[in-house]
Amino acid sequence: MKIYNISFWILFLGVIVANAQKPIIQTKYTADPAPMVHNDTVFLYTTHDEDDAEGFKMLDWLLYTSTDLLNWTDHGSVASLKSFDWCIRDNGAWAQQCVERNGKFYMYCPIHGQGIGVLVADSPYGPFSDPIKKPLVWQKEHWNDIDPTVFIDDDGQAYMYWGNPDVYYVKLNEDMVSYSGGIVKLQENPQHYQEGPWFYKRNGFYYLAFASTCCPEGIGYAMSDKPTGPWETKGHIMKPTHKSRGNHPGIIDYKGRSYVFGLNYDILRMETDEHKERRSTSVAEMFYNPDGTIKEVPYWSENNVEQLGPFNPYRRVESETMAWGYGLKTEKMLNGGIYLTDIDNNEYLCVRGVDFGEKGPSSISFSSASENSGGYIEVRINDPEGPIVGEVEIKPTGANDRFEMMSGKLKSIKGINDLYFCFKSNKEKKIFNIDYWIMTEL
Ligand code: FUB
Repeated sequence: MKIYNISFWILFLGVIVANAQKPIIQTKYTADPAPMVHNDTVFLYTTHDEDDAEGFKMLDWLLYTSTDLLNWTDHGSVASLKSFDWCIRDNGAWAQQCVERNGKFYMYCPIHGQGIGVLVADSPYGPFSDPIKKPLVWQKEHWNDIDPTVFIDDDGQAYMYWGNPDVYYVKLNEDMVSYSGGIVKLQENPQHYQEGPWFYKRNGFYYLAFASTCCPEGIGYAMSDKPTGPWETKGHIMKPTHKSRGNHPGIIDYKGRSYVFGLNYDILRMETDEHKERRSTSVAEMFYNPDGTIKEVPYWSENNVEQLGPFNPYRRVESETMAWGYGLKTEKMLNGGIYLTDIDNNEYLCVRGVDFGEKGPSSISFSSASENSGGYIEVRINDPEGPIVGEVEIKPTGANDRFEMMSGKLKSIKGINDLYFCFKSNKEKKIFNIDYWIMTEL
């Protein structure tokens, strides 16, 4: 056996830690990821665990987008319990899925205890409204009607599966907001099925992935040659592990690769070992065998998702676009835009894999708002402690919602680097807000 010296191991562990796949959203607790590929972009709809949740405290559904799977843009809340006039609950915005048909976007939303509603929009960003003004399904004799998943088959027939602990499906009509025939309950659940089904077809095989075993939950899957089963359980996409407790799959093919999204408590664990329903969404690359079965992926943090193309900084970039921004928060403006807020002294934001090009940048401007003087942003590369390539003073603008451009020069940086904005002030908390930034090329 080869004996490596201590510096080899330090380097090796450093590489593992640097590449460990962390939850992709840090500014909010997100769960039940439902990715949808549209126009070459991943639209990731999630549920939302409130920051002070102890058990499930879930009021709305959120949207994030990405084209490289490392940097995600926050679009805020796109629907909520209030989107349904008939909703009498003040909690229970559980796992939804959005699908496209003929240029319209249908979001299937369970309200725990009140069935499954459907919303429609002309754009994946919304606004979503309720076309039927009543639940699409609601079996009032039990609370099984959660976790809808919708797939439109090649022949145009759409199916909605859902349920915990039983599994049900209906055949949706072409309008996507009604169904024909009755609700069918599967005679036999896939083995270890708990909840959170994700129904799709790939290379002629039908797949039903699901949260498996309890608790902890892994991600199991079953296959069939028909959309209505029978379903044969094939195993785990991710084994249950005590590193997490819940799970919930969302699966896509994107830019020639396959991905499974799910959930964990990794951000909460950075703060406490106590159990609270404050979950975070993660993603792992997933691989199929030639017979259509799926290779098991390790736990989220043991994966390394590669960036799917470099990030272009020479355009308006919303400040809520990031690969990492632990401690930061995002809020909606009155005009519907999102800005970065709750920025404390020494917090930072990272955008991964930024392509500064052959010439490099000359300057950067931040649209920022501040009530105080003494704030500034250090622009660093490759590490929050990495080389400083510029500094921008954030001058007072008179109010935390009055945004003005603040600019500074940048030193030459070439090629692909991670970009860090390190936020500084003589004040400790809520030092300023940022709406967007623009870099200019030399
Ligand atoms: O997020 C609320 C519920 O927990 C979901 O609907 C289930 O799938 C589980 O993740």
